[in-house]
Amino acid sequence: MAKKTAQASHPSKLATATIHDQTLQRGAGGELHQFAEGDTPVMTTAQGGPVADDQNSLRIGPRGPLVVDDFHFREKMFHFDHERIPERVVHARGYGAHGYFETYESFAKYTRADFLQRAGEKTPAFVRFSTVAGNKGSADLARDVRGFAVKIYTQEGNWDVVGNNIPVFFIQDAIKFPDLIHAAKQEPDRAFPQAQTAHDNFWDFISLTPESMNMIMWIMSDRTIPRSLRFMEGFGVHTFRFVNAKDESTFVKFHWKPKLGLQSVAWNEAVKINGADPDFHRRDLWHAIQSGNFPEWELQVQLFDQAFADSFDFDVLDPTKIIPEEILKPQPIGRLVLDRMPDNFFAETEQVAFMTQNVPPGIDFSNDPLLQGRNFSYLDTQLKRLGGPNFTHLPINAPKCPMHNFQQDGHMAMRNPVGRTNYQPNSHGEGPRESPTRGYRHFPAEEQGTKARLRPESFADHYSQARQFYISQTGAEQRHIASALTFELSKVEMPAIRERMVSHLLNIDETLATTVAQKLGMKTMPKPADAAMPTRHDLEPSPALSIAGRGPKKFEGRKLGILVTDGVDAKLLKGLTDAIVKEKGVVELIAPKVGGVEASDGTLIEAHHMIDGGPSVLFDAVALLTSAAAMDDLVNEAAARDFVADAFQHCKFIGYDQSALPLLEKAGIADALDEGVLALPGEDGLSAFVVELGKLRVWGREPSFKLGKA
Ligand code: HDD
Repeated sequence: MAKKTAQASHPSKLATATIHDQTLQRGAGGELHQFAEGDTPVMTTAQGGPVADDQNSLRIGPRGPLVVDDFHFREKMFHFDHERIPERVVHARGYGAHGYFETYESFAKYTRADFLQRAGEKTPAFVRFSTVAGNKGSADLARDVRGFAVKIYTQEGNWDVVGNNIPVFFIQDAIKFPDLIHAAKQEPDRAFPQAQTAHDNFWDFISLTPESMNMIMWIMSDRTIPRSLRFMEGFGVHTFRFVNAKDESTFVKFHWKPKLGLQSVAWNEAVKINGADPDFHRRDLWHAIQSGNFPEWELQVQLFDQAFADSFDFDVLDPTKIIPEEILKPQPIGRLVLDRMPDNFFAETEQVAFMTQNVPPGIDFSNDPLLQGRNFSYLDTQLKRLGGPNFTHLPINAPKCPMHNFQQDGHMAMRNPVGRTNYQPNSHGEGPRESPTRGYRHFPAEEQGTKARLRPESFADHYSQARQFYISQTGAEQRHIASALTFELSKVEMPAIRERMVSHLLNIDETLATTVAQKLGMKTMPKPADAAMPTRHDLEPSPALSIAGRGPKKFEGRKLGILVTDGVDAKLLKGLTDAIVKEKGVVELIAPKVGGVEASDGTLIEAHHMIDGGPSVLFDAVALLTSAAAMDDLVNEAAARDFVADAFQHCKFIGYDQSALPLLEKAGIADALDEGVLALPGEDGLSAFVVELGKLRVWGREPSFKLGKA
């Protein structure tokens, strides 16, 4: 083997010696570095011993038995056998990214949290998005709540906002969480269905839990099938407290607002995406960040005092309720930018430990009973998952500020404390001391009452906000809710559960209840469920609750899939690509062969996908730039016909050049062309097409059943 000398990048630090066929170099600290070839380091065991052969285990003779002396084999297998750790009991499937939080202005008036004191200050952050019910290997487009957990590494310790993309929750008391999750996940005897709530146990539990009805409206809406993690809101859910330097408290609710607006997919599309690309959301985030299109959210806060809380229609401690944004406008306080993917998924995204109890001075809890229960559960769960009390030593979990205390020992202790003193007070004058002025001061709330297991009466209205959510949706969104409820309940085997659910829907909206009952084929309507409090019909619709009206009106951050064939008009393709890129969108080409096509001017253009591998569900809009010569083959390809038919069915904009008309015809939509199917380049040019794409979907194209008359 060739003998190479010093590693080029650090020649001054390394003195070279040679042993056998490897090069041995001493670093500045006297440590030995070994290089097999050039800059390639020598593989070692976990003990640091150099490995000579990693291809063959040690054996007696070429066809003989393996021997126990093979410490390299044994160590390698031992480590592999222990690679997995328990997956999270909920939110097992997730994807994370690094970034930073930037404070807009000093918020000292409300909070003494150090990272919110100075305009323009940037604080490192890590975010993990997740689905709730599915296991680690499940698909991204399951109809499910999305976790939106943010860790901000402040100079006064980590702040974790462990939120969801929905601002309310299923239950009011943490003691019900194990029941909720047992019911939602796969049924224990058969271990299915996975990653979906469309089964008896979930709807059985829900139909017996009226407090979940507001959440049910949210999860049956398009919020649970987001187009991208980048296009969804996040919420801290609970009421928290800001506490300022004078120890004055202001109640606060946290909202993350995506810069690129809100967007979801259609249900039929979600089902197909799960087959076409189960990693659709993680791939989307990966590509966005790797290509420099950093996703961004604004942190907005709803601030209020005790007087507001006392006068509000609902209890601000009840996590099944929101404060409508039209009643209490959220104020922006900073922005969160994700600009770096983890180096290693396991080390960072899998091992990150979020805990609601992680709050810096200036941010405190309210008495929301769900929040208080969570403050116990998260610390506890990390012990099981990460194996010991030293999970805070892992780089992803360690604070990025100085840290001193006398906690010691335990599994996997990574630090090497020095000195004799490991207690306080001590007379050696060593070690850290607590600081009443700089340390965390809990808000001195006055509490009194009788110790009892109870639920406040102020938590008893379970239907009014569910109704408010429903009436705030557009017609198409209401139809999606009705269809989602019908789909889910159609998977329920016990008719009594379906009836119980319809009896709850009657307390929310009669036409919704009737529609679902009819679509389920129920012969008679049940009575409305007994309600602790009658549903209020006087709550105004809240436009902020609808996604449809809150799109970005731009194609930025979205993806156009262009189906191309040999003979594609080179000028048209370049013009369209340039127009999309100018709008900060992404273009991918789909062709009969992934090797690409020969354009009209003879240039060879590589494709990103072959038609089978790039169905239109992967794109926000599509264009068909083909040639008459290629049409005979194309119209006979089922994947090409599906490409067009699905794009149409999923209400997407479709641009086409004249040569593609036979494909529209074969896909069965030539007679149904509407304002969303546009000839290219079009009278007003390609940029006009791109402006149209900013509308994202033509929801009016959906078969519109009338609610209540299905
Ligand atoms: Fe939870 C994980 C969000 C109620 C107990 N939860 C977890 C994650 C998110 C949420 C985003 C994943 C964190 C990550 O990416 O690692 N959970 C919520 C929200 C809730 C909520 C928004 C209601 C407002 N959770 C909740 C309750 C309990 C838990 C009431 C128990 C009393 N949650 C857990 C847990 C998990 C968890 C078992 C599993 C893995 C983990 O914590 O680290 O402790």
